[in-house]
Amino acid sequence: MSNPKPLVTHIYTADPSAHVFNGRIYVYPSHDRETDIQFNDNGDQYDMVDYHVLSLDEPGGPVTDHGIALHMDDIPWVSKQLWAPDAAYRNGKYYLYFPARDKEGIFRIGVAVSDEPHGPFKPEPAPIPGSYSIDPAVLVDEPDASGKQKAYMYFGGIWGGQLQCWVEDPKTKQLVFDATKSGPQEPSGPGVLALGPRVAELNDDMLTFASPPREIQILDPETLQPLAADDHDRRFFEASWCHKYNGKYYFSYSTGDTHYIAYAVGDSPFGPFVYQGRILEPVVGWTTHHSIAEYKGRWWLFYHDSELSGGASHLRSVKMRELIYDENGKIHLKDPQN
Ligand code: FUB
Repeated sequence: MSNPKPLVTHIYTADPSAHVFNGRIYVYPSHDRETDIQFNDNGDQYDMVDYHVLSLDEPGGPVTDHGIALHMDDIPWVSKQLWAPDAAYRNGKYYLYFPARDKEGIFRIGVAVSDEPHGPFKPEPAPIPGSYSIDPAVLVDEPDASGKQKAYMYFGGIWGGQLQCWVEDPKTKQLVFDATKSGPQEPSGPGVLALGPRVAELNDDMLTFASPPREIQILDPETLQPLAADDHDRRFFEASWCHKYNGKYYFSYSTGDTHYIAYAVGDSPFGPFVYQGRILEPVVGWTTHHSIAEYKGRWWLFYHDSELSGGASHLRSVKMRELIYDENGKIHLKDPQN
């Protein structure tokens, strides 16, 4: 499987978040659609209006499209752009987390709930209080020694994802939205640190943050200093994912304009994470976005590219390929990428 086929070809799908629920693989992708919006670095061409859920029993086997699981028309606070979602299971319910622009054009993160992994999902009437930016990814951690289970949301994305717009008000110490920082811009210059992704513990209700989001540090493995803003080959851009392997937290992400999926490892869900290397080299299309899941003792990378659409960056297709870990816990693609 050195050049895998898209999971489905009857619709365009992107930003896959994969989970194993009830012994079956469920994939929660964005649903790309054709528009006449011109490509720009703010991501306006990613103008999605609904979500479908995909599921499969066997890698390479038939894939079920469960149809529309959530539509923008049913979410009262959203104005446009349903971007990369994720899902989680807890308390006997399934939660779909999704970013979208609110009526002021500011990206927030919403949640919708279902009794079934494939939906339909009923949205909460307002976004998660204190949420901002894009690309939520939720890790429901293993129970601790006392049996308590915690869940964490990772999120954020720069440029069109607006993470750089959130700055601390010096008086109140609260984050405020600075619209002058909107668009394809980010911190830069000698000594300037990269913006970090965010993490927030979720309350047991899975609908609210237990505490304000914190910035995550991704450290250089030699100096153990946070990565520099101008280090575009390694710095965080968007597409957070966090999974556990051998008791360690693996945080992976897209480097955006350099088009890599990179990863970093740490001992705590809050980081810091030490940069380890790349999982995926650039794919066809501008964006790259992924998730990692274990299924029947094998590990899988879910990702997208724009091969099927002939390279249209906003018309992507979800694929999967196997991952292996070496004896040092480093991640590799099982088959070479082409
Ligand atoms: O699909 C829209 C956006 O493109 C996602 O939120 C980003 O991660 C990038 O894949």
